[in-house]
Amino acid sequence: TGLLPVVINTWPFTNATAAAWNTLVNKKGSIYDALVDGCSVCEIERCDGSVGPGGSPDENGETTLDAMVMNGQTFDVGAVGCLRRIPKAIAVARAVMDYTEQTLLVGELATQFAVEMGFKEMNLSSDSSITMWKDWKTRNCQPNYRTNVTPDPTKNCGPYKPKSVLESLQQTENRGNKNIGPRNHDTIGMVVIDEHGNITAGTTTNGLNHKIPGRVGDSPIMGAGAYAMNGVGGAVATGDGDVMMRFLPSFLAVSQMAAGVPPGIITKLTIQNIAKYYPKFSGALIAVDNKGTYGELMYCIMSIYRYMAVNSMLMGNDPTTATLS
Ligand code: SD4
Repeated sequence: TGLLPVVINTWPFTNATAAAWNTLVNKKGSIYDALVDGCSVCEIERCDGSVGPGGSPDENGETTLDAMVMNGQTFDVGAVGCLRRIPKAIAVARAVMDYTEQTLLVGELATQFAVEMGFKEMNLSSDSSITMWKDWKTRNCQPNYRTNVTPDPTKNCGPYKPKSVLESLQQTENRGNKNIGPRNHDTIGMVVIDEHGNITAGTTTNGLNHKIPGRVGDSPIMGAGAYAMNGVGGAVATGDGDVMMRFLPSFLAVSQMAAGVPPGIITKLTIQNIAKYYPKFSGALIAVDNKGTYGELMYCIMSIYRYMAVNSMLMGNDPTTATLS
């Protein structure tokens, strides 16, 4: 099936999808306006604690943000990595794309750029991120980079371990067939295609708990977190970014679509290929072609819920009513 326009994201963040849809369809905004409006909703809602401020403290307790936006026509990209003290990462990424000739700004100097563009600074910590960090510290975890020190496995702390399929299944069963609970999922990656087939893809996230300060994940890396090509399609990824970025899954997906491979097959093959090398990794990839045909694969039971929301939307329902059950 194919249907344009399309707004699709990596998780059942339906408020974000609805906001993007509203901008694109009702307000006749551009695909970039839609992407930024949609992803900004998740930054404001702090979707699952893993988007926007207030989540995923690093080893120093600081929350930093990664984001990117890509133009599928010109291949312009704007991205920020390890952005400090600025909550609107997706909007800053767009500013990099719109107002500079450059692609990726990182760390304190990305913050300086944002401030010069008029963005306001704030402390990105929250009660919950401080509690998470203190918990991690009081368990006496070792810094992730000291590979000569083995963390105590009884202490349930770093280095980061994505949930296994089994854990995800058990958690879902425990919740009883309800909406997905917090901290089970992550980055918002979104593809927006307008009725003329113009494509953008982007991401925003606070990354990984207890990361080494300075760590940048896959989300702001073009071809890893997201990729878009007019006339072909778009793709976005979520999951264990340190593994996923080694395979450029979004670029692969779009290249394969350009070669005529259907999105459903590409996502499966790409994820399976990563799993050949990293059998325990956790991640998801969504690919949508320029007709609105999509495919997805993830190593996580939550896909069922997202699939229902997306499917309902693609069948022509108002995304705000594409509920999860
Ligand atoms: C990262 N890919 O920073 C992000 C986090 C994520 O599912 O999407 N987790 O590695």
